Amino acid sequence: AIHSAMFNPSAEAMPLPALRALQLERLQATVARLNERVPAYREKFAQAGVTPEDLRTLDDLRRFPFTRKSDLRDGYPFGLCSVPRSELRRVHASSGTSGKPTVVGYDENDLEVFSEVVARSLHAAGARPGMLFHNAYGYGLFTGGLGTHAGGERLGLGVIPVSGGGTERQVQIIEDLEPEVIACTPSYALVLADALARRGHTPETLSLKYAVLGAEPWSETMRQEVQARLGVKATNIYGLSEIIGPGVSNEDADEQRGSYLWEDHFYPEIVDPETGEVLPDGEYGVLVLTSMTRTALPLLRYWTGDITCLLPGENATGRTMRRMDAIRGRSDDMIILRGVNVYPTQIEAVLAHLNEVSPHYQLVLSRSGMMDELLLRVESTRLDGPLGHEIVRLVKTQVGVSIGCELCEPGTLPRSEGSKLRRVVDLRESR
Ligand code: ADP
Ligand code: K
Repeated sequence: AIHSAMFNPSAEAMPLPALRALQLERLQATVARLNERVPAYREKFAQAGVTPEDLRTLDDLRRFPFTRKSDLRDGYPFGLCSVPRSELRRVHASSGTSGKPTVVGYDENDLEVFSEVVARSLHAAGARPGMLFHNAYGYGLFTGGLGTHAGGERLGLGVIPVSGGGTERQVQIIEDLEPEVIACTPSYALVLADALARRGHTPETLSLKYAVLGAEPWSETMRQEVQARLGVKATNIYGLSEIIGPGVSNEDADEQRGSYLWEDHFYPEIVDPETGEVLPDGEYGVLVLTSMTRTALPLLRYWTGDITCLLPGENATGRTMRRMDAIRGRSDDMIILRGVNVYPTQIEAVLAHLNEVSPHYQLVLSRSGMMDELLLRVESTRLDGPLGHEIVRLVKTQVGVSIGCELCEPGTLPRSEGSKLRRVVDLRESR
């Protein structure tokens, strides 16, 4: 074990029996806290016929109910919060299924947990104190920017809060400030690689050494491409705002075989997407996570919708925590377009206000060059350009993503034949 290769060796390489004991203790405290402080959880537990005392072993967790995005939406904005509003120190938001975002609150302790797990993640990704960190994740309500920012500072990096977009300016900053570490979505890394190549850069002339990429699914092929074109080691960072934000897990730069899940803070389970039954390590299913150390918004058995597996077995990094494989897809119809979560229902909500268009629509995902594109095909009695432009504009302002729009003759799009209609057609190469 190379202990200098960890930000927090006493946690990351904790002997397994100690880790399991710590998890049980923390899960028990979380369940007790939720039962005591959050009426919605007390009701859920009562409905499921469980009490905090029923959690005697880690295996007992499967008797407890899942938390879903809809629970957060039902409690919008602070219904699941377990501290008074006055104790919140930060609020982030993520897209919801109905156009309404879900809001997540952090108290002082939660921000501490957040920066700790991001510091571990960046360290695993290769970053070391003293390096400059070009942070191209979006700053704002999205957890990406501020989350990685605080973790970078905690690790001892010099953080450059570039945020997303403005590719020419990003190129200028990379040229002038010579950062060693960059974080962004994998698709944006390729956009930057293009722009840097146009400026005459080769991997050898670039200062970058490590790229921390996430917020959307990506493939081994994309990794090879980013690494070759930017001259970096690229690792996967995974996370979601409901649990904390980015930094739930991260790959090790020397290993690049699955992302270490910081299991002393987040308890992972893999469950069957249909039955909800817990599956053994090594089998693919939905990742379900419990945040065990949050105080403002701990969530029990949160159904992430992300399909992956936990990788059992030995590793060469000295860590005892399990790794998760790359995300294979989702169990629901959420689309991740250039890092932004989009639900078909959000697009539907926009269309509902337009008289000329029918409720029949289709969303086609494709890839043009580096970036994913989303085309909305919708039936309409008016087939002119201005209506299409108006729809594109409304989706941009209300959902926050740029899409294309094609108006179709009434009656030309597929209709439901009893079973659930697939609104989303994914033409991207399998990632
Ligand atoms: P984030 O700030 O991490 O994008 P969101 O809550 O907006 O947080 O989105 C979380 C979702 O984004 C996850 O449930 C997952 O579907 C997707 N996601 C995040 N990181 C990755 C990753 N590394 N690989 C694949 N999907 C990811
Ligand atoms: K995302």
